Amino acid sequence: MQQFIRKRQPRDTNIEPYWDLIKRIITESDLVLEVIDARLVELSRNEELEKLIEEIGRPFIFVVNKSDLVNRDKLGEQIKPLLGKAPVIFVSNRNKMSYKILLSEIKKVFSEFGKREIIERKVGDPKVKFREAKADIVVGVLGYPNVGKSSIINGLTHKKKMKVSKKAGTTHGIHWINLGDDIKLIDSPGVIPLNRDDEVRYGLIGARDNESLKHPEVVSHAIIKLFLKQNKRKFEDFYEIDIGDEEESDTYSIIEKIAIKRSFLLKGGVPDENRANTLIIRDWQDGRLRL
Ligand SMILES: Nc1nc2c(ncn2[C@@H]2O[C@H](COP(=O)(O)OP(=O)(O)OP(=O)(O)O)[C@@H](O)[C@H]2O)c(=O)[nH]1
Ligand SMILES: [Mg+2]
Repeated sequence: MQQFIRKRQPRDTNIEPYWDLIKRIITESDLVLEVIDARLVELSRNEELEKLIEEIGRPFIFVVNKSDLVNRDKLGEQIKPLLGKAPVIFVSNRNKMSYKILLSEIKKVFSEFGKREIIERKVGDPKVKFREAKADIVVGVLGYPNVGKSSIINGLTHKKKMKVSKKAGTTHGIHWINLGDDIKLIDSPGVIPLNRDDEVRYGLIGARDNESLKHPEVVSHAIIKLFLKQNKRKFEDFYEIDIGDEEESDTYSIIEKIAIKRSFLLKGGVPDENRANTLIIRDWQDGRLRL
C-alpha cells in the first residue's frame, strides 16, 4: 500500500496546487479578467477556468490581448464563440486607448451592482482572507503563460509595475497592484494547467520557447497550418516564398522552401529544416510574423 502511494503520477501533484491558486485568486476577486491571445482565441482561452469563475460566482471579461498582431476582419470571426458569455474587449500594448476602454468596462461591471454590495458580500465570506481585499474592489487577472497579463496591468496603471518579458513564466506568485484609489489588481503567474503533452498549445501561445520545446517541428507545422487556413498570402509575403497550388497539408515542402530562401543548407545542399523550424517559431512568438 505504501508503495502504491509513492507511485502517484507526478501530474497529480503538479496540477492540483495550480487550481488551488486559481480558485484563491477568483475568490479574492470581484471581477476576473481572462486574458486571451488574439492570434489564438480558441487555444488560449480556458473553458474550465470560465466554469470555475461562474461556479464561484464572479463576473468576468474576456480581454483579447495582442490584437495588434491580428487583422481586424479575422478577429471578428474568431471571437464569435465568446460572444454572449461575457463582454469581450480588445487590447494591445501598441494602443494606449485600448486600456482606457478596458478600464471603463471594468467600472461598468461594478456600477451594475455597486461597491457597497461587494464589500458587504466579502465581509460575510469566510473564504476571503485578506483584509485589504475586503476594503477594495479587486480585479484578478488570469490567463495562460505569456498572454500578456502583466503588460495589461502596466497598461491599466500607466506604470511599469510588473516585469514583462517574452520568456514565459516571468511572474511568480500573486501580486497586488493599486489602480487608482479603490481598485486593486491581482497579477498572477500563468498557472492554468496545460496538458503536459500539448506541445502545440505551449508553442503557439509562447508558453514554451523554441529551446524548451521537445518537438519544435510540430509547432512550426502548426503555425504554417494556421496561416494556410487563415492568411496564406501573409505567410508567403513574410518569407518571400510562393506556396503555389500545393496540397494544404504539405507543410514540409513549405519549410524546405523557407530553408532554401534563407540559405539554411546542410552539407550537400540539403535544406536545414530544423533551422527553418526555429526561425518560424521565433518569428511567431516574437510577433514579427502576424496573421
Ligand atoms: N505585440 C504585442 N506583444 C505583447 C502585447 N502584450 C504583451 N506582449 C508581449 O508578450 C510577452 C509576454 O508579456 P507578459 O506581460 O510578460 O505576459 P504574462 O502573461 O504576464 O506572462 P507570465 O508572467 O510569464 O505568465 C512580452 O514579450 C510582451 O512584450 C501586445 O498587446 N502586443
Ligand atoms: Mg506576468
